[in-house]
Amino acid sequence: MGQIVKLDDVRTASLLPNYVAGQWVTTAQRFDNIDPTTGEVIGSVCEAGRAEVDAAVMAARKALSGPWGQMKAADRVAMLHAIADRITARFADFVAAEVRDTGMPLHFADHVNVPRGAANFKVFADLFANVPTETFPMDTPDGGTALNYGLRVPRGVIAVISPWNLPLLLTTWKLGPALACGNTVVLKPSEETPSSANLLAEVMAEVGVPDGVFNVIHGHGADAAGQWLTEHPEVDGITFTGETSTGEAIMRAAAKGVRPVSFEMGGKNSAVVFADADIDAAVAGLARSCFQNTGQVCLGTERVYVERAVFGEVVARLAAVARALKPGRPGEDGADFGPLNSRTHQEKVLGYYRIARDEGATVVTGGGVPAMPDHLKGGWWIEPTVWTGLGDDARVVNEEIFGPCCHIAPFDSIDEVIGRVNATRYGLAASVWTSNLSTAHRMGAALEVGICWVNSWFLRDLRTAFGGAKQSGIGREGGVHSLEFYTELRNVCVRL
Ligand code: NAD
Ligand code: 6OD
Repeated sequence: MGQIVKLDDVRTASLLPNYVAGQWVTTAQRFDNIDPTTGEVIGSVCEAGRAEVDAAVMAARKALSGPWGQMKAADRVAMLHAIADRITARFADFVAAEVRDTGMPLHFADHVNVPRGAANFKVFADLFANVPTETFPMDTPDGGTALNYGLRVPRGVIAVISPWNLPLLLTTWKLGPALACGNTVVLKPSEETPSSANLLAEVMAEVGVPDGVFNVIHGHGADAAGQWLTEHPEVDGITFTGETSTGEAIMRAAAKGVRPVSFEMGGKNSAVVFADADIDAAVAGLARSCFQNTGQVCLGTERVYVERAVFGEVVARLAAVARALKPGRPGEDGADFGPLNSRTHQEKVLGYYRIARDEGATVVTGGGVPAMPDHLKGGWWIEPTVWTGLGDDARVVNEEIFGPCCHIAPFDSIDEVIGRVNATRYGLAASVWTSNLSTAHRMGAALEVGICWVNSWFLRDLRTAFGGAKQSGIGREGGVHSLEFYTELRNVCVRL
């Protein structure tokens, strides 16, 4: 195991330790934390080795039967509220950590990412405290009676593996229900965005979450902390958000010991604009779904289908919005969007920008790297981009890019567009823009996605099921659906 340190001793060195069994643990192996707006190193992260991963999992195992396991449900609810309140009290710290690691716009961190960090604890604490289980009185074959009732028990040690695009929102979306159900957790945040996980550990310690209930191990995925965590035999369930190909690797690891998984993965989401839509609202919605957070939202739109009568208008108006968006550092005057998260990701997105041109796309706007002032030239900037003119078999119309870009194609009938939207291996989200109620309901029923928004996008009610169809996910989280993964439902049959 690495060295146990005091947080104040490493904070000045911008060093992020692991958090294991309530203690801060440094390791000799380090990796850089990089500011995506400048490309500069802003800190160093202690990479967990097998020993730290093992210690974290075993601490989580031990904590299951300690004070956490014996805690009254009402006290656990109060503790989750205290976590949420503490996140709110340290709102500025969380915002600073998130914008530093991701470069996301300040208003996005302020209004979406960090508030959800608190809400994800509160909502699940309250929800699960009030969920009934099933009861079945029965007649027995010998003329007697019996009573069956369901008991929800924690699943055990949960491995949480999260991505870099909305670190706090996506991590707490799993931590909230996991802890509300009485599990213990080992979190491996993305190596690209490690900071808010350590702030969460601080918050847990501040509100008195027992040692070992929440652990953070830092590191990479394959052949590193992520893989060792998912392979660990003492992990009882794995909840993961990230790329579909990573999900395949984690599923292989989970097969050993037949551990359950809950996966939220990639997408190639469509928006459909009917000619009867409120075009102002549709263009504003498309601008958000295509470009918000520099296109790094799993629910974002990369395929747009527009009914032919309004095709030219929508293309021109969306391109005008894209052209007017101003890149800049979070909080910088007038900055609408930040950089991509890493050099690797910028190379990937620019690669797709080249592929689009090679495939014969018309580049209506964007397609490259914006001119940036000298102090930001080293960052991973990218232009919001709109293409037209490609067939549905083009690579940029089929493969997830995860950047601020979309291809817009015309369509002529509802049946045609349903077929085209569904012709993908993904099935995460869709948005439909129409003023016709029948069209709205027909699309909602026909599109093969986990969530279909009508005249909206990324409008979230945490009581609803969330997840992906096809290769975009396994299982549903959100509301009472989270109970399916985070608890075991035990039936107790009492002969009376
Ligand atoms: P990623 O799959 O590369 O990484 C996600 C996490 O998995 C990271 O913590 C990484 O270290 C870890 N990991 C990688 N290989 C691993 C392995 N072999 N074993 C265990 N852990 C491993 O994803 P990313 O690049 O961080 O995020 C972008 C992707 O996430 C996109 O595909 C996006 O669509 C998807 N995403 C989906 C949702 C959703 O709700 N469906 C939400 C956000 C992001
Ligand atoms: O809103 C949520 O609960 C959620 N999981 C959003 C995912 C966004 C992806 O980037």
